[in-house]
Amino acid sequence: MTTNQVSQAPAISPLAIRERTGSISTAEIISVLKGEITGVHIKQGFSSEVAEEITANFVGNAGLKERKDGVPGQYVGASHYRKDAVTYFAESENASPFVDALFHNLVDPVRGLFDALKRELHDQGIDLRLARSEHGKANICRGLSWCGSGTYSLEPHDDVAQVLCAGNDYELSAVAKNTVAALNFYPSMAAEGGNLRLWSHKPTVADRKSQGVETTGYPYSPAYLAAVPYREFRLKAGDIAVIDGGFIHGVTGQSGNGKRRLVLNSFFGFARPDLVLWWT
Ligand SMILES: O=C(O)CCC(=O)C(=O)O
Ligand SMILES: [Fe+2]
Repeated sequence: MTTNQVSQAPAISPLAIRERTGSISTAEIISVLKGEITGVHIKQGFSSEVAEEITANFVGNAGLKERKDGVPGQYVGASHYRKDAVTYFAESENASPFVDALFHNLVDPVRGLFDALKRELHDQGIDLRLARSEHGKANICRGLSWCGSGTYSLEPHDDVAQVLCAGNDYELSAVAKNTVAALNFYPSMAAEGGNLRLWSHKPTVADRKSQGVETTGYPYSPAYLAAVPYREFRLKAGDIAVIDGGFIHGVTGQSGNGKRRLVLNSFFGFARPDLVLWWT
């Protein structure tokens, strides 16, 4: 092997993962935010009745759309991925009633977590709020049903490139130098697969350039990841995951009972030592 090849092998960063059954704690979320741990998987983190109702509200949602940005899936809500701030915040405002409709007359578990985290951070002198601009504000989450049909239903990627390259008109681009945390609620899962796979590698800008994914962080090739160890969250409906989105992650292929896999996803991170922003 030449020196050149050695220098391009992905650097291994150890994963620190907590997995348990119960309710998620704000302390664990803050540990991910601060980069102290890589991820938390909470089994049965919210009620199956609420999970079923959210799933029905997604399937029957008047704002349900097909993604047309090269990532196969259906969604309700807005994604900042590959969009300038004007477009993203306008789409967020337009989608807001449809995101509300996911929760209809339920007590919204995502809002519950946001409010609890906001109280906890407030006690530490830190503000938590939705990202915003003169064109509107972000939604609390987006609903996504991945439908890639190969080894992965969502290809391996990182969530930082899209933030790093968001542009100066986004207040959230300041978060890219800190941990970009991703929060996932899983209201519905297919019978088999659909696991969240997390690789022991946190790509740098140079790594992304070498892989041709500098601005998107998506998708990393099987060859690049071949020698990188990984862990998998074996997800069930009602589970919650919080991960450091800087580590490469993806969703394994799924099959089974015809049930669709649904995730409610949000991103958040420190824009300043006294400000955490939240967006989708
Ligand atoms: O669906 C999942 O489990 C992961 C979602 C994800 O990684 C993303 O939306 O960036
Ligand atoms: Fe992601």
